[in-house]
Amino acid sequence: MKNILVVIVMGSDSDLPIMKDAIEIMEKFDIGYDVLMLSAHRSPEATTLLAKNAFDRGVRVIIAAAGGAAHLAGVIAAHTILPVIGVPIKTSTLNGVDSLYSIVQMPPGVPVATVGINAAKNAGLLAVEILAGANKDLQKKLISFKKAQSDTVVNKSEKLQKIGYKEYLKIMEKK
Ligand code: RP5
Repeated sequence: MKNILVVIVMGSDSDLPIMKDAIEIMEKFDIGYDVLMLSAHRSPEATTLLAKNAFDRGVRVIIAAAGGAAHLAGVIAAHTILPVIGVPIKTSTLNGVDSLYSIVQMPPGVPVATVGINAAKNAGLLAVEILAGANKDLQKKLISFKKAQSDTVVNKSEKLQKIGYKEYLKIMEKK
């Protein structure tokens, strides 16, 4: 069994469709992870417990997603020395700007690395990059990942130049 290096927590099951992008990154890079629901407001004691025990369990990064008055990442960061990555979830009322401001505006001394609204994939990748500092295998995987990403852009650009923008748009519309 793989060691759990990353814990992905979210405030509600309604966050899961977004957070699956972070989970998929853990699977792509073959990193041991746990995924669970915790709420800073609805289950505050369990949230604190997770944060206090994570380091001793061998966890090295925590990803925390929440929407609205999104205090989950901040509360976790208050109780651990682990790096915490916050994912602001888009809300129907304020489009996730509420979540973003709640997560990003931490007081000096208690950082949360905040990614964009609904940017769960970037949260996953940032966790991989943090772990890669001490892991050669992950370094190699990240280099190939970034190379593949760059190749995709180059290939698309070559295609655009070859067939022209009208034909390119037609193909895009069919997708
Ligand atoms: C937050 O409130 C959760 O992270 C979620 O984004 C939002 C709404 O939660 P539900 O009412 O869908 O459970 O705590």
